[in-house]
Amino acid sequence: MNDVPTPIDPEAARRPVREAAPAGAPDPGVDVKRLQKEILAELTYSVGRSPETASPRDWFVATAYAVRDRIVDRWIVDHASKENKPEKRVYYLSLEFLIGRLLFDALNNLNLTEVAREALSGLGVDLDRIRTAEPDAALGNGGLGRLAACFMDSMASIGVPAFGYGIRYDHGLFRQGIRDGWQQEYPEDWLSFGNPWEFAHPEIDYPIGFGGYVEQVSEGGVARHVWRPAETVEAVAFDTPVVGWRGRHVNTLRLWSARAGDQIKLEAFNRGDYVGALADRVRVESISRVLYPSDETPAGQELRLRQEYFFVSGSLQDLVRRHLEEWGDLRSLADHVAIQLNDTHPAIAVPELMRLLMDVHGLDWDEAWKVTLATFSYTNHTLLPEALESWPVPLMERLLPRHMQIIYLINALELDAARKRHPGDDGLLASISLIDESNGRRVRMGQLAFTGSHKINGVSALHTELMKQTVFRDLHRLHPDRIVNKTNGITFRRWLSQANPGLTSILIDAVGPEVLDDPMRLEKLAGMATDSGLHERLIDAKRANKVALAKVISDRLDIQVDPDALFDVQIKRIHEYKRQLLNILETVAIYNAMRAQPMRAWMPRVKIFAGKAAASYHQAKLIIKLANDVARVVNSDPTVRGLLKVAFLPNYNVSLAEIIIPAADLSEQISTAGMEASGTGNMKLALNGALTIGTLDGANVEIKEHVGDDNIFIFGLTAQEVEARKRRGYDAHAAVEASSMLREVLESIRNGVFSPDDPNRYRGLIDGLLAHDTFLVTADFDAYFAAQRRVYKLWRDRAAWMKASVVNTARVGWFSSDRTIAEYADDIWGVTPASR
Ligand code: 26W
Repeated sequence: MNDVPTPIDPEAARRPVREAAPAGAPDPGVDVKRLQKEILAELTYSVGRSPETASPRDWFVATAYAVRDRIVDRWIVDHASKENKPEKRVYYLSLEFLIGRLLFDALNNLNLTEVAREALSGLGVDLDRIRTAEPDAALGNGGLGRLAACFMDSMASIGVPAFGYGIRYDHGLFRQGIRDGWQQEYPEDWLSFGNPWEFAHPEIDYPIGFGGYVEQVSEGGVARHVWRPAETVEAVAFDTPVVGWRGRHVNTLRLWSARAGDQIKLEAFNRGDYVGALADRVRVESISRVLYPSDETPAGQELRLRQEYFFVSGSLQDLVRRHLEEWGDLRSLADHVAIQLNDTHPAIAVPELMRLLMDVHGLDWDEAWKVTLATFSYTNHTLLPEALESWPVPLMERLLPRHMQIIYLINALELDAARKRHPGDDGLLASISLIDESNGRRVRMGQLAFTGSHKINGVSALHTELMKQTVFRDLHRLHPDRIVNKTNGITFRRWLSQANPGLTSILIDAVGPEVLDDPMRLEKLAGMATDSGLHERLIDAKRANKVALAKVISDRLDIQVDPDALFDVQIKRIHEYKRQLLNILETVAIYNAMRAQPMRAWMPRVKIFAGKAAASYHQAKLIIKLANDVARVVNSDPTVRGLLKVAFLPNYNVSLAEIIIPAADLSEQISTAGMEASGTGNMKLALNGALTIGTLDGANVEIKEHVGDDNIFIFGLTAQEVEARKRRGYDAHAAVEASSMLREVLESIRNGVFSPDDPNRYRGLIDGLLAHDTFLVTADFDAYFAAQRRVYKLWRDRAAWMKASVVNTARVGWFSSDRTIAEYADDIWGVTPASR
């Protein structure tokens, strides 16, 4: 080894110097003693604590620094020189990255978990204890944000050179408390004790403009537009290295933080108006203060639009600068850069890139448009009409006047081209237009993202098909080569190896350690699906995970559950289309049945719920309250004899998911068909051996194709049937008439059996369901109830259940996000992964 890397932050200069390991090579000399020494040095010189006084958090920080140093060595080698530049880079633009804790990610990918465990244990410190001292980074709402985090892991693992770009929110998704059964939102403060994984780069900053006006200037007879913003904010970079599997590649997650520029009235400050001057600063810097906590309903406020433009502009300025440094000419941008838009949240990137190319770098429109179209691609994550983003034209004109001009011009050109191909088809023109004229004039971000992208993808086969038939029907007619499917995936490193080490070691014994590199090797397990020795080991591992979850339920809720009962799990955002209500109705049905025949041999089971509701989503919050009300009544009713328990675990996040998923027996994926774009929890649960009870929605359809009809419990209306029912006008009364069980369930809830303190609490909920059952809960109830009976029948035959469980684990290798990313690389980005 020769050169010691240049320290990239001043702190590093004081650290013990080690030799750099080249990317891909095993870290030399990572032995227990050495890591121990490094952790102690970090504790002393970076944290400033002695081992005697160090808290678990101090130990976590010291360990994180020691591990980070090893990543940084590789990071620097990976990014060492301009000569070493990759042919093409991917830029993943996402307003959300739901990353969770990072210590085990780093340890696991560097193969250091056991070394660290031993090193710490020699110092009298328990690795599992300090693991929980790390805050759970929740810079995302749900599926979309978690997908971005899995993709970052996979890109670094299979060797796709990439940057993730997003916002470094001071406050991530709110912390959920449950008081008296109701959701309470509390601020989240993940940065309050610092963040050992990130590097602040105050010197990497870009001006981001807002408001003002556009000037036309003439340069050598050529007209050029100059935007003169009324105010500017600085986007400052914070980098987190993302290390892939076996430490082969290290990518960067670059998050932007807002900093007031020098326009803050220093003058006022000098005059003594301190408060006035600071108020401006606070206002400007509020851009990166907090994640919008809405899921599926657009927030619609100006600050959200500011966030979108802020991070898009910082990211594009950054990548344009890098491209010019490396390749010199922006006309070749698309040869070396692929930009993925994660939903429409970064769609303003389309006119922003046009502006940078034309106004700042002097390309003409046609050149700029060619580059733009070849560079962007866009992922759609939802078809729910209320979730499709659009912004009022007057707001856009005020905040982003130059972008609005460009949007109008893109629109005019697209509409012209369409008119030529389909003369007289006004419906088509109205549907593809970037401007929605139907309720106030609004810019449709979906149409904008589609129009500016060469590829548009859905996230499951069914979802992609529905995209072609619904939201993008007409755009698809005009551009039939653009829409492609990329079924979601999950990183097995977090959701199998880290979350479920017990299962992982059984799998390694059964099919070989190569499975860690190639999840398709899980297939081999299918041949052992009836092996009783294997069953026994799996049952033991699952039981240990269930005991651990039972402890969490006991500690947090003071509810005692039987680890031998069936753990029936529904964990995801609370939303009417996800139909937690359907699950609660079934719970009540069982409860009613138990009370009617208390002495029957009821099969023990535990219904486990977790998830957050958007703070303003009253119906979702009422459903949380109902789950808790049902839990209180059922759990304390002696006639139930503890055979049915209900637990709503508060504050669902990545870390809680890592505890619940390995302990699940049954996975609830029961959305109204056609409404869940994909789902990814469904994949995590199946991988961990849970059987799915679900509708033919999202990726459930493909999970069914992989695991086989006998190993999944499918029920309910199909997407087509849902469509047909809705068209006809669905009437819940008929379904309720036909099902005495459903009637009884609804009546008991409506009459206050679960809300004796406020008997009318659920009247509105139940009457609403009967009047307009938008999500067809009543239509699917009987089928769902019947499917649950099939579940119990199989559960009673333990060998048959285990066989199905093994087949689930065996057949879901395809849902690895490594596969998903390889498909994006091949089909959308034109990048060849280095390690695949
Ligand atoms: C503008 C407000 C807003 C915010 C977030 C609207 C919509 C969203 C997302 C589209 C919500 C989301 O997370 N969608 C989920 O994306 C996952 C990853 O593709 C899918 O697995 C889920 O089915 C989908 O609901």
